[in-house]
Amino acid sequence: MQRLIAISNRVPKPGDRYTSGGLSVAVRHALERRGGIWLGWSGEVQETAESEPKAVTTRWNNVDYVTVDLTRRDEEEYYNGFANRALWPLFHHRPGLTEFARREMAGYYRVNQIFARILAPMVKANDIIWVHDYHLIPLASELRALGVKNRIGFFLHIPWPAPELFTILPNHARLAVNLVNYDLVGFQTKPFMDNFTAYLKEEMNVSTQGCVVEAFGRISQLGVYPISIDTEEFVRFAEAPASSIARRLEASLQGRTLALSVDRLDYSKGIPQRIDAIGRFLELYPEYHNRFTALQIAPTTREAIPEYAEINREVAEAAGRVNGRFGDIDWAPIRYINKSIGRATLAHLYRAARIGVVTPLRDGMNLVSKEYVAAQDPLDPGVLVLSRFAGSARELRGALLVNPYDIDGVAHALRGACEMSREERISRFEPMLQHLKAYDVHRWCDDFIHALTRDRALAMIA
Ligand code: GDG
Repeated sequence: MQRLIAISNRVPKPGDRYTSGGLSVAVRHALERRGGIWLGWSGEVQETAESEPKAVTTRWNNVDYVTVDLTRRDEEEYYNGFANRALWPLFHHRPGLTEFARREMAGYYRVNQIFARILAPMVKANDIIWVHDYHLIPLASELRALGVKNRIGFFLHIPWPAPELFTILPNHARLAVNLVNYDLVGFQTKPFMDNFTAYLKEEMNVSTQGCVVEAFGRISQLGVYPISIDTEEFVRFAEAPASSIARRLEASLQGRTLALSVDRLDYSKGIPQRIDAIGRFLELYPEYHNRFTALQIAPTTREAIPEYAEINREVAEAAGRVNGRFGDIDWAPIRYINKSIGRATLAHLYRAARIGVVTPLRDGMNLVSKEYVAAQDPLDPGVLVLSRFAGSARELRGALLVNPYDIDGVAHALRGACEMSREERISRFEPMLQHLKAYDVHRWCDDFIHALTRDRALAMIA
């Protein structure tokens, strides 16, 4: 089996099973199975810039974790700047939140060069290289410039934007060429891949042959690889005896219907709109007063970016408004917490919730929706209320699909979920669980890696 090298923005501490990012859960599975290297930013910031950043390697469970500290300037320009104030909002179709600065773009390319310079000497002839996400789009170009000839794949965890939005980026053409420097580019859904091919055609006059792009002196394969979860693990977690936190929650509900949402606190997740919809639900259906509790778990992220402090304030205000208007001395309809919860406990909370409310405005995939389904009791499953703009909406067809901008529509779906018969809940749940068992995170990794290695054979024949 060929060794795998994974590169992602952040590398969690070896052996640390806690994670609150969808990406790291999946990558660790692939690496531990094949052996290899996981390289990325340590998350640490050096106050003084050294001439060449140092890499630290720790071996754990068959994997070399290679981490690099960044400088304050790197963090500001590459991470907080170009990646999270330009690419993230734009790729989530929020041009109003997108800020572009040439200095930050230069920092983005500089950090990609740093990673490439550290990685290149570690690469052996037969290794396959798998780069993750929007922070690292230029990495293959930087590695190629250093003479790395290995197969290099890229997986985009977030959406690819519509062509007219992508062209808002002043360096859009350079990024597109960077992407074609990969042998394989994976997207979460077909519409995201179609956005990229439409851009190539409209802006660069490059046609794709099926999923093959031949341009800028290279041949690149495109594909759709919807990411998934470790379904068996989640089922196991959910079936284990309930943790004390889950028991405390259950006791505090006093028989009320629980609607649960779990999101990184991010403006793409549609949390204020969701809370407004809960308010509308309580306004339209007063019979649910004191019979319904919504729990929103939203650990804070990217706190250095002003839009993230803003979304926290917005969510707290929205929750306060609904609680002030509908709450009573012994009942607050919305519980909002910024604390992070352990994965096993999370599975119990999903199972305790009659409704999983997952309503992002735009989301590459959304693993929470899949985890919610996997954690349900097959004999008495809950109902998933899911945004049609989550990548997972294309797979989880048994969910009640909603438009998160349509507050009345979401309120209506919440009522439908509360009233749904057990028979209908089971008939919606069963095919979704079957699907998640067949297409779990292992299958996702295997499919991507298989395509990355298989296409080498095809390229050699051609
Ligand atoms: C990006 C894309 C894509 C959340 N809170 C806690 C916690 N979490 C875990 C969830 C889930 C993960 O974080 C979140 O993953 P999502 O997929 O929902 O969203 P993003 O973080 O935005 O991930 C997304 C994903 O990459 C993978 O490709 O699906 O579209 O935006 O696993 O359970 N975990 C724990 N405590 C928490 O409080 N333990």
